[in-house]
Amino acid sequence: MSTIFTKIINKEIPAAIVYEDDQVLAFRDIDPKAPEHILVIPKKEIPTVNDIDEADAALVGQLFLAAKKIAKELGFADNGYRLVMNCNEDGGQTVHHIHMHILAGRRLNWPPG
Ligand code: DGP
Repeated sequence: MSTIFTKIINKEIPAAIVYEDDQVLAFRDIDPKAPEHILVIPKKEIPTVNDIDEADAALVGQLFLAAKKIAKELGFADNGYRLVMNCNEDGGQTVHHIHMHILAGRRLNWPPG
């Protein structure tokens, strides 16, 4: 089932897009948890990490490569950042279209609460 992220991909609703290629889109989170909070998503609809299959391996790799480029372009690669993917209820996933959170711009606590 499609989510709000499909509407963002299709430019039916606005988002602050920071990166786009043919397979991947990245935009600023609407409810930032850090000074820099960006979501990197595949344009393909995959509901959860549990739904990633072997054929998606390269696509999932593209999410990491996009995150690396964004970190460099936005200037926080050297200071550091965190990549997070939440899965289902206990993981805190609220939008069922896989997305990698990039959090940066402050010292992040570990472990997360
Ligand atoms: P998660 O809890 O891991 O499923 O994260 C979903 C994130 O998506 C959450 O941090 C808020 C963000 N989000 C939800 N709806 C929108 C939206 O319409 N626009 C943007 N930019 N972000 C959204």
